[in-house]
Amino acid sequence: MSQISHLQHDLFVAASNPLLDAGRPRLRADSCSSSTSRRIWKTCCAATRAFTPPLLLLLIGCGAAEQADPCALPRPPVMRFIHAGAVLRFQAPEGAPVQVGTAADPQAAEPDAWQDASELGLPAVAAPTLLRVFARIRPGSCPAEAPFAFTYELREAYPPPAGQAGSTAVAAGDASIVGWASAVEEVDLGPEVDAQWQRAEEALGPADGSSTGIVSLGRGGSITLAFDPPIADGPGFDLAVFENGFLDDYLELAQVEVSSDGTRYLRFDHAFLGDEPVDAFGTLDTTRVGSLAGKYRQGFGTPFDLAVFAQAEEVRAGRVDLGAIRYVRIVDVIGDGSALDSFGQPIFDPFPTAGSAGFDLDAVAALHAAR
Ligand SMILES: [Ca+2]
Ligand SMILES: [Ca+2]
Repeated sequence: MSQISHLQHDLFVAASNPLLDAGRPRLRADSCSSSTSRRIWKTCCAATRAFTPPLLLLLIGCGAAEQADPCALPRPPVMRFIHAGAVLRFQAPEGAPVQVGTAADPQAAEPDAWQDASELGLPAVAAPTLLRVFARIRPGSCPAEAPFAFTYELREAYPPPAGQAGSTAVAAGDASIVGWASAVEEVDLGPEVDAQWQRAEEALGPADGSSTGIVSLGRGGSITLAFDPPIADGPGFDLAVFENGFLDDYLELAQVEVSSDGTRYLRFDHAFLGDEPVDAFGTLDTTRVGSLAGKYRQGFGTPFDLAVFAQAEEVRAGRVDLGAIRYVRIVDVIGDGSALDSFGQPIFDPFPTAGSAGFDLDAVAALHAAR
């Protein structure tokens, strides 16, 4: 287990107390009707398609969801850390009767109680607090199977800048790093990138930790890197993405996707809590940014844990192998608020920028590799 993982583990243990007085999880009894859920999902898909190669999206979540298995597991955004007060909306086939529940015990096999609901409002917390969340289709409607279950760490805010207590930043020289991207699989740069910043090979090998050893993705651009050996889901974080920002609060953000076959990709759920546009030289508070690459300054990677996908439909169906992630795709977030996070909220980062627009990718590290 890496030092980072140890730190996270310690935080988990320290936080493993019953829910604090600040509030109990709020179950919202079917306040989100199935038709509303479908509309939100379609809006999400439409928004996502606008910023990702359309063919890719047809091959992953959106296309699959529209012909969903009527007994598919209800699944909300899944993130290791989640902001207190977030509302989890459970994606389920239209009309499927969803039940949700919670337990304070991070190892619980069952919730304290099941309740008909399609949303779950997370409570406010005064300190990091573990909460295990469950969801299922109401018994009798579908064949019995294990429910959705994931232990979230509720936090008032997302992890702070590199070097501060509670930060998840992975230093480029961290002993937990076992490898780096070894090949460029695909490049689709967006506009506003000068020729000198278009060298995709700058994203290969160890992080330079500099402002110049990078490839700029351009507005909405993307790059897909290959790993040999593949990345595997191990204890704690499994990969880390390095950007080139030289300040803790000048941040350019990107979404991260993974694939084992190069065809079907899963995107890490993420949250952005800012609510105002950021101009080209504007700043961001990284404690308002959850599970988007680019949280940390140059020389420090933003880590991601493949375990969040353990109950994703593509994994359960065997189409994505978390033990052999050969491809990682980084997708620039256009910072004007047109891209939405996993909760349907707009994402803002410096906009409009030019010359080296978009996410400036230094490197991607593997923290666990397949053997
Ligand atoms: Ca992991
Ligand atoms: Ca580099």
